[in-house]
Amino acid sequence: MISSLRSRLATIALTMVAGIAPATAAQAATNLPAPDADALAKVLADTRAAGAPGAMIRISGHDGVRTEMVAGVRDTVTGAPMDTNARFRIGSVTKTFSAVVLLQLVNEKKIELDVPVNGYLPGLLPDDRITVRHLLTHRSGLADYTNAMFNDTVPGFEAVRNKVFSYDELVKLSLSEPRTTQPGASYQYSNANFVVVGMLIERATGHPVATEYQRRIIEPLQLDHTSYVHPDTRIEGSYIHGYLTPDQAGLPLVDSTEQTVSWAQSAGAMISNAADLNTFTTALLNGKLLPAPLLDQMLTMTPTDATRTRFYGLGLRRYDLSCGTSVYGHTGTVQGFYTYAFTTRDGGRSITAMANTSNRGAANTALSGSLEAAFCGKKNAPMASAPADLAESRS
Ligand code: REY
Repeated sequence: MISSLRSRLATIALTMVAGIAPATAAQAATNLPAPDADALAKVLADTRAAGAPGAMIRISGHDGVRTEMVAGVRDTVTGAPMDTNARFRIGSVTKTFSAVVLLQLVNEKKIELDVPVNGYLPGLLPDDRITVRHLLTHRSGLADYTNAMFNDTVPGFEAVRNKVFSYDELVKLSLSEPRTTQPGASYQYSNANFVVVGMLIERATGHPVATEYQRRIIEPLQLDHTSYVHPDTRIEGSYIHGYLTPDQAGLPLVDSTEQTVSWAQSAGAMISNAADLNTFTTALLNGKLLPAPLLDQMLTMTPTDATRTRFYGLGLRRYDLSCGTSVYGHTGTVQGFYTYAFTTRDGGRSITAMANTSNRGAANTALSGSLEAAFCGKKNAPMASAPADLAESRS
Protein backbone atom coordinates (compact mmCIF):
# COMPACT_ATOMS: atom_id res chain seq x y z
CA MET A 1 0.00 0.00 0.00
CA ILE A 2 2.70 2.42 1.05
CA SER A 3 4.95 1.50 -1.84
CA SER A 4 2.15 1.95 -4.39
CA LEU A 5 1.45 5.33 -2.91
CA ARG A 6 5.12 6.13 -3.16
CA SER A 7 5.15 5.49 -6.85
CA ARG A 8 2.08 7.62 -7.38
CA LEU A 9 3.42 10.46 -5.32
CA ALA A 10 7.00 10.62 -6.43
CA THR A 11 7.76 13.81 -4.57
CA ILE A 12 7.05 12.24 -1.20
CA ALA A 13 9.91 10.84 0.78
CA LEU A 14 8.22 8.57 3.26
CA THR A 15 10.28 7.15 6.06
CA MET A 16 8.79 4.89 8.66
CA VAL A 17 11.74 5.35 10.95
CA ALA A 18 10.84 2.88 13.62
CA GLY A 19 7.79 1.35 12.02
CA ILE A 20 4.65 1.11 14.08
CA ALA A 21 5.85 -0.08 17.44
CA PRO A 22 3.85 -2.61 19.42
CA ALA A 23 1.50 -0.94 21.83
CA THR A 24 2.88 -0.44 25.30
CA ALA A 25 0.57 -0.59 28.28
CA ALA A 26 0.31 3.19 28.26
CA GLN A 27 -0.46 3.32 24.55
CA ALA A 28 -3.05 0.61 24.94
CA ALA A 29 -4.67 2.84 27.52
CA THR A 30 -5.16 5.46 24.83
CA ASN A 31 -6.88 2.80 22.72
CA LEU A 32 -5.79 4.46 19.51
CA PRO A 33 -5.59 2.84 16.09
CA ALA A 34 -2.23 2.91 14.28
CA PRO A 35 -1.62 6.13 12.35
CA ASP A 36 -2.79 5.89 8.74
CA ALA A 37 0.50 6.10 6.82
CA ASP A 38 -1.20 6.43 3.44
CA ALA A 39 -3.38 9.26 4.67
CA LEU A 40 -0.37 10.98 6.25
CA ALA A 41 1.53 10.75 2.95
CA LYS A 42 -1.47 12.19 1.17
CA VAL A 43 -1.63 15.06 3.66
CA LEU A 44 1.95 15.93 2.79
CA ALA A 45 1.29 15.64 -0.95
CA ASP A 46 -1.81 17.81 -0.66
CA THR A 47 0.07 20.39 1.41
CA ARG A 48 2.73 20.62 -1.27
CA ALA A 49 0.16 20.68 -4.06
CA ALA A 50 -1.39 23.65 -2.29
CA GLY A 51 1.92 25.48 -2.61
CA ALA A 52 4.13 24.62 0.34
CA PRO A 53 7.77 24.03 -0.72
CA GLY A 54 7.99 21.35 1.96
CA ALA A 55 6.10 19.71 4.79
CA MET A 56 6.76 17.12 7.47
CA ILE A 57 5.12 15.05 10.16
CA ARG A 58 6.67 13.47 13.21
CA ILE A 59 4.60 11.23 15.46
CA SER A 60 6.01 10.03 18.79
CA GLY A 61 4.64 7.36 21.12
CA HIS A 62 5.62 6.46 24.64
CA ASP A 63 8.45 4.29 23.36
CA GLY A 64 10.15 6.87 21.17
CA VAL A 65 9.82 7.96 17.59
CA ARG A 66 7.22 6.04 15.65
CA THR A 67 6.71 7.83 12.37
CA GLU A 68 8.62 10.48 10.45
CA MET A 69 7.56 11.65 7.02
CA VAL A 70 8.86 14.44 4.86
CA ALA A 71 7.96 15.92 1.50
CA GLY A 72 9.65 18.58 -0.58
CA VAL A 73 12.43 20.91 0.48
CA ARG A 74 13.53 22.97 3.44
CA ASP A 75 15.52 25.30 1.20
CA THR A 76 14.31 26.16 -2.30
CA VAL A 77 17.72 27.54 -3.33
CA THR A 78 19.90 24.57 -2.40
CA GLY A 79 17.15 21.98 -2.81
CA ALA A 80 17.98 20.53 0.63
CA PRO A 81 15.20 18.09 1.49
CA MET A 82 12.74 18.68 4.32
CA ASP A 83 14.14 17.26 7.56
CA THR A 84 12.19 16.25 10.68
CA ASN A 85 15.18 17.13 12.89
CA ALA A 86 15.61 20.69 11.64
CA ARG A 87 14.46 23.77 13.54
CA PHE A 88 11.71 26.15 12.55
CA ARG A 89 9.62 29.02 13.91
CA ILE A 90 6.70 27.62 15.93
CA GLY A 91 4.58 30.80 16.08
CA SER A 92 1.79 30.57 18.62
CA VAL A 93 2.83 27.20 20.01
CA THR A 94 4.92 29.70 22.02
CA LYS A 95 1.69 30.63 23.82
CA THR A 96 1.59 27.22 25.49
CA PHE A 97 5.17 27.72 26.77
CA SER A 98 4.18 31.16 28.11
CA ALA A 99 1.06 29.75 29.78
CA VAL A 100 3.11 27.01 31.47
CA VAL A 101 5.55 29.57 32.91
CA LEU A 102 2.68 31.78 34.07
CA LEU A 103 0.90 28.84 35.72
CA GLN A 104 4.10 27.79 37.48
CA LEU A 105 4.17 31.32 38.90
CA VAL A 106 0.56 30.83 40.02
CA ASN A 107 1.66 27.64 41.75
CA GLU A 108 4.42 29.62 43.45
CA LYS A 109 1.80 32.15 44.61
CA LYS A 110 3.50 34.97 42.72
CA ILE A 111 0.46 35.56 40.49
CA GLU A 112 -3.25 34.76 40.85
CA LEU A 113 -5.47 33.89 37.89
CA ASP A 114 -8.54 35.86 38.92
CA VAL A 115 -6.79 39.06 39.94
CA PRO A 116 -6.88 42.16 37.69
CA VAL A 117 -3.84 42.55 35.46
CA ASN A 118 -3.59 46.15 36.66
CA GLY A 119 -2.95 44.79 40.16
CA TYR A 120 0.43 43.59 38.88
CA LEU A 121 1.04 46.15 36.15
CA PRO A 122 -0.60 49.30 37.53
CA GLY A 123 -2.27 51.47 34.91
CA LEU A 124 -1.30 49.25 31.98
CA LEU A 125 -4.84 48.41 30.83
CA PRO A 126 -7.78 50.81 30.59
CA ASP A 127 -10.17 48.42 32.38
CA ASP A 128 -9.50 47.12 35.91
CA ARG A 129 -11.87 44.20 35.30
CA ILE A 130 -9.44 42.43 32.93
CA THR A 131 -7.91 39.51 34.84
CA VAL A 132 -4.93 37.26 34.24
CA ARG A 133 -7.32 34.43 33.31
CA HIS A 134 -8.96 36.65 30.67
CA LEU A 135 -5.55 36.99 28.98
CA LEU A 136 -4.87 33.25 28.99
CA THR A 137 -8.34 32.44 27.62
CA HIS A 138 -8.39 35.25 25.00
CA ARG A 139 -11.33 36.91 26.73
CA SER A 140 -9.77 40.25 27.64
CA GLY A 141 -11.09 42.15 24.62
CA LEU A 142 -7.61 43.51 23.85
CA ALA A 143 -7.58 43.97 20.07
CA ASP A 144 -5.16 41.94 17.97
CA TYR A 145 -2.91 44.64 16.51
CA THR A 146 -1.40 42.09 14.10
CA ASN A 147 -4.50 42.15 11.88
CA ALA A 148 -3.79 45.76 10.87
CA MET A 149 -0.03 45.22 10.90
CA PHE A 150 -0.23 42.40 8.34
CA ASN A 151 -3.28 43.55 6.41
CA ASP A 152 -0.98 43.91 3.41
CA THR A 153 1.02 40.74 3.90
CA VAL A 154 4.50 41.26 2.42
CA PRO A 155 4.86 45.03 2.98
CA GLY A 156 3.48 44.52 6.50
CA PHE A 157 6.04 41.81 7.15
CA GLU A 158 8.99 43.72 5.67
CA ALA A 159 8.08 46.76 7.79
CA VAL A 160 8.62 44.77 11.00
CA ARG A 161 11.06 42.05 9.92
CA ASN A 162 13.99 43.75 11.65
CA LYS A 163 12.07 45.91 14.07
CA VAL A 164 12.44 45.60 17.84
CA PHE A 165 9.30 46.52 19.76
CA SER A 166 9.01 46.99 23.51
CA TYR A 167 6.09 45.22 25.15
CA ASP A 168 4.65 48.66 25.95
CA GLU A 169 4.68 49.61 22.28
CA LEU A 170 2.75 46.45 21.38
CA VAL A 171 0.19 47.09 24.12
CA LYS A 172 -0.20 50.67 22.86
CA LEU A 173 -0.86 49.36 19.35
CA SER A 174 -3.60 47.12 20.73
CA LEU A 175 -5.14 49.91 22.81
CA SER A 176 -5.22 52.23 19.79
CA GLU A 177 -8.02 49.99 18.46
CA PRO A 178 -11.45 49.48 20.05
CA ARG A 179 -11.63 46.57 22.43
CA THR A 180 -13.41 43.55 20.99
CA THR A 181 -15.43 42.33 23.98
CA GLN A 182 -16.30 43.18 27.55
CA PRO A 183 -13.83 41.44 29.88
CA GLY A 184 -14.73 37.76 30.08
CA ALA A 185 -17.71 38.01 27.73
CA SER A 186 -16.41 36.21 24.63
CA TYR A 187 -13.40 34.49 23.10
CA GLN A 188 -11.48 36.79 20.75
CA TYR A 189 -8.05 35.42 19.80
CA SER A 190 -5.42 38.13 20.22
CA ASN A 191 -1.65 38.19 20.34
CA ALA A 192 -1.93 41.17 22.70
CA ASN A 193 -3.07 38.82 25.47
CA PHE A 194 0.15 36.84 25.44
CA VAL A 195 2.28 39.96 25.12
CA VAL A 196 0.80 40.99 28.48
CA VAL A 197 1.43 37.45 29.79
CA GLY A 198 5.11 38.01 28.93
CA MET A 199 5.05 41.30 30.83
CA LEU A 200 3.54 39.56 33.86
CA ILE A 201 6.23 36.86 33.76
CA GLU A 202 8.96 39.48 33.62
CA ARG A 203 7.38 41.55 36.42
CA ALA A 204 6.86 38.56 38.73
CA THR A 205 10.31 37.03 38.21
CA GLY A 206 12.47 40.06 37.50
CA HIS A 207 13.91 38.13 34.53
CA PRO A 208 13.47 38.22 30.75
CA VAL A 209 10.99 35.60 29.51
CA ALA A 210 13.90 33.83 27.76
CA THR A 211 15.45 33.03 31.16
CA GLU A 212 12.19 31.61 32.47
CA TYR A 213 11.50 29.44 29.38
CA GLN A 214 15.04 28.16 29.72
CA ARG A 215 15.10 27.23 33.38
CA ARG A 216 11.48 26.09 33.76
CA ILE A 217 10.90 24.16 30.51
CA ILE A 218 13.81 23.93 28.09
CA GLU A 219 16.44 22.68 30.56
CA PRO A 220 14.27 20.31 32.63
CA LEU A 221 12.93 18.63 29.48
CA GLN A 222 16.31 18.82 27.69
CA LEU A 223 14.80 20.53 24.68
CA ASP A 224 18.17 21.04 23.02
CA HIS A 225 16.69 22.40 19.79
CA THR A 226 14.36 24.91 21.41
CA SER A 227 15.19 28.57 21.98
CA TYR A 228 13.87 32.06 22.44
CA VAL A 229 16.44 34.39 20.90
CA HIS A 230 14.40 37.58 20.41
CA PRO A 231 15.51 40.01 19.04
CA ASP A 232 18.12 37.90 17.24
CA THR A 233 16.92 37.13 13.73
CA ARG A 234 18.76 33.89 13.06
CA ILE A 235 17.87 30.25 13.65
CA GLU A 236 20.92 28.34 14.81
CA GLY A 237 21.88 24.80 13.81
CA SER A 238 20.14 22.98 10.99
CA TYR A 239 16.94 24.84 10.14
CA ILE A 240 14.07 25.06 7.70
CA HIS A 241 13.61 28.14 5.53
CA GLY A 242 10.14 29.70 5.71
CA TYR A 243 8.46 31.05 2.57
CA LEU A 244 5.75 33.68 2.84
CA THR A 245 3.11 33.76 0.11
CA PRO A 246 2.36 37.27 -1.25
CA ASP A 247 -1.28 38.34 -1.47
CA GLN A 248 -1.02 38.93 -5.23
CA ALA A 249 -1.03 35.73 -7.31
CA GLY A 250 2.02 35.11 -9.44
CA LEU A 251 4.57 36.92 -7.28
CA PRO A 252 7.51 34.87 -5.99
CA LEU A 253 7.56 33.52 -2.44
CA VAL A 254 9.44 35.66 0.08
CA ASP A 255 12.11 33.94 2.20
CA SER A 256 10.89 35.05 5.62
CA THR A 257 13.22 32.87 7.72
CA GLU A 258 15.18 35.71 9.29
CA GLN A 259 13.13 38.13 11.38
CA THR A 260 13.04 39.37 14.95
CA VAL A 261 9.44 38.18 15.50
CA SER A 262 9.37 41.16 17.85
CA TRP A 263 5.73 41.77 16.85
CA ALA A 264 4.87 38.54 18.72
CA GLN A 265 7.57 37.91 21.39
CA SER A 266 5.95 35.86 24.20
CA ALA A 267 2.93 35.33 21.90
CA GLY A 268 4.91 33.65 19.13
CA ALA A 269 8.70 34.04 18.84
CA MET A 270 10.03 30.63 19.86
CA ILE A 271 12.09 28.27 17.70
CA SER A 272 11.97 24.50 18.11
CA ASN A 273 11.95 21.22 16.23
CA ALA A 274 9.42 18.43 15.91
CA ALA A 275 11.00 16.07 18.46
CA ASP A 276 11.22 18.81 21.09
CA LEU A 277 7.60 19.87 20.52
CA ASN A 278 6.45 16.28 20.92
CA THR A 279 8.49 16.00 24.13
CA PHE A 280 6.96 19.28 25.37
CA THR A 281 3.30 18.43 24.71
CA THR A 282 3.77 14.90 26.09
CA ALA A 283 5.41 16.18 29.28
CA LEU A 284 2.75 18.84 29.73
CA LEU A 285 -0.17 16.41 29.48
CA ASN A 286 1.72 13.86 31.59
CA GLY A 287 1.79 16.40 34.41
CA LYS A 288 5.56 16.87 34.37
CA LEU A 289 5.41 20.67 34.06
CA LEU A 290 2.44 21.60 36.23
CA PRO A 291 0.83 20.11 39.34
CA ALA A 292 -2.57 18.51 38.67
CA PRO A 293 -4.75 21.41 39.89
CA LEU A 294 -3.03 23.84 37.54
CA LEU A 295 -3.02 21.43 34.61
CA ASP A 296 -6.75 21.06 35.26
CA GLN A 297 -7.11 24.83 35.00
CA MET A 298 -5.24 24.78 31.69
CA LEU A 299 -7.53 22.02 30.44
CA THR A 300 -10.74 23.84 31.38
CA MET A 301 -11.98 24.67 27.91
CA THR A 302 -14.70 26.66 26.23
CA PRO A 303 -15.72 26.31 22.56
CA THR A 304 -14.14 28.70 20.07
CA ASP A 305 -16.50 28.05 17.18
CA ALA A 306 -19.99 26.90 16.35
CA THR A 307 -18.96 23.32 15.50
CA ARG A 308 -18.15 22.72 19.18
CA THR A 309 -15.20 20.59 18.09
CA ARG A 310 -12.59 23.23 18.85
CA PHE A 311 -11.89 24.62 22.30
CA TYR A 312 -9.46 26.89 24.12
CA GLY A 313 -8.28 26.55 27.71
CA LEU A 314 -5.35 28.50 29.19
CA GLY A 315 -2.87 28.83 26.31
CA LEU A 316 -3.96 25.42 25.06
CA ARG A 317 -6.30 24.23 22.32
CA ARG A 318 -8.40 21.07 22.23
CA TYR A 319 -9.65 19.59 18.97
CA ASP A 320 -12.25 16.84 19.08
CA LEU A 321 -11.53 14.56 16.12
CA SER A 322 -14.11 12.64 14.09
CA CYS A 323 -13.22 9.34 15.80
CA GLY A 324 -14.01 10.73 19.25
CA THR A 325 -10.37 11.27 20.27
CA SER A 326 -9.53 14.68 21.72
CA VAL A 327 -6.08 16.16 21.16
CA TYR A 328 -4.47 19.02 23.06
CA GLY A 329 -1.83 21.46 21.94
CA HIS A 330 -1.52 24.58 19.83
CA THR A 331 -1.32 25.78 16.28
CA GLY A 332 1.22 28.27 15.00
CA THR A 333 1.34 30.69 12.11
CA VAL A 334 4.36 32.88 11.67
CA GLN A 335 5.51 34.19 8.30
CA GLY A 336 6.69 31.16 6.31
CA PHE A 337 5.68 28.48 8.81
CA TYR A 338 2.49 26.61 9.73
CA THR A 339 2.74 24.33 12.78
CA TYR A 340 0.47 21.83 14.54
CA ALA A 341 1.71 20.40 17.88
CA PHE A 342 -0.83 18.16 19.59
CA THR A 343 -0.99 15.18 21.93
CA THR A 344 -3.57 12.93 23.55
CA ARG A 345 -4.87 13.52 27.08
CA ASP A 346 -2.42 10.97 28.49
CA GLY A 347 0.45 12.12 26.26
CA GLY A 348 0.52 8.61 24.76
CA ARG A 349 0.77 9.83 21.18
CA SER A 350 2.04 13.21 19.98
CA ILE A 351 2.33 14.82 16.59
CA THR A 352 4.15 17.78 15.19
CA ALA A 353 3.25 18.71 11.63
CA MET A 354 4.71 21.70 9.83
CA ALA A 355 4.79 23.27 6.39
CA ASN A 356 7.26 25.95 5.37
CA THR A 357 4.79 28.41 3.96
CA SER A 358 2.06 30.70 5.26
CA ASN A 359 -0.60 33.12 4.04
CA ARG A 360 -1.80 30.13 2.03
CA GLY A 361 -4.96 28.79 3.61
CA ALA A 362 -5.26 25.72 1.39
CA ALA A 363 -1.85 24.45 2.52
CA ASN A 364 -2.82 25.00 6.15
CA THR A 365 -6.12 23.18 5.69
CA ALA A 366 -4.35 20.26 4.01
CA LEU A 367 -1.78 20.07 6.81
CA SER A 368 -4.51 20.02 9.45
CA GLY A 369 -5.58 16.65 8.04
CA SER A 370 -2.50 15.17 9.72
CA LEU A 371 -4.39 15.10 13.03
CA GLU A 372 -7.18 12.82 11.78
CA ALA A 373 -4.64 10.60 10.01
CA ALA A 374 -2.36 10.37 13.04
CA PHE A 375 -4.98 9.72 15.71
CA CYS A 376 -8.02 8.23 13.96
CA GLY A 377 -6.27 5.60 11.82
CA LYS A 378 -7.41 3.78 8.72
CA LYS A 379 -11.11 3.72 9.25
CA ASN A 380 -11.34 7.35 8.26
CA ALA A 381 -11.89 8.54 4.73
CA PRO A 382 -8.79 9.59 2.81
CA MET A 383 -7.66 13.10 3.62
CA ALA A 384 -8.31 14.39 0.11
CA SER A 385 -10.25 17.29 1.52
CA ALA A 386 -9.52 17.90 5.15
CA PRO A 387 -12.49 19.52 6.82
CA ALA A 388 -11.98 23.26 6.68
CA ASP A 389 -13.17 23.60 10.23
CA LEU A 390 -10.12 21.76 11.49
CA ALA A 391 -7.65 24.10 9.85
CA GLU A 392 -5.83 26.47 12.13
CA SER A 393 -7.49 29.78 12.04
CA ARG A 394 -7.49 32.87 14.12
CA SER A 395 -10.92 32.02 15.49
C1 REY B 1 0.20 36.93 11.87
C2 REY B 1 0.09 37.07 10.38
C3 REY B 1 -0.25 35.57 12.35
C4 REY B 1 0.72 35.96 9.59
C5 REY B 1 -0.29 35.48 13.84
N1 REY B 1 0.40 34.49 14.35
O1 REY B 1 -0.96 36.22 14.55
C6 REY B 1 0.37 34.17 15.72
C7 REY B 1 -0.23 32.77 15.79
C8 REY B 1 1.73 34.25 16.34
O2 REY B 1 -1.42 32.68 16.10
C9 REY B 1 0.69 36.15 8.09
N2 REY B 1 -0.60 36.56 7.61
C10 REY B 1 1.09 34.82 7.46
C11 REY B 1 -0.77 37.70 6.94
C12 REY B 1 -2.19 37.94 6.47
O3 REY B 1 0.13 38.47 6.71
N3 REY B 1 -2.33 39.13 5.70
O4 REY B 1 0.20 34.05 7.06
O5 REY B 1 2.29 34.58 7.41
O6 REY B 1 0.47 31.79 15.47
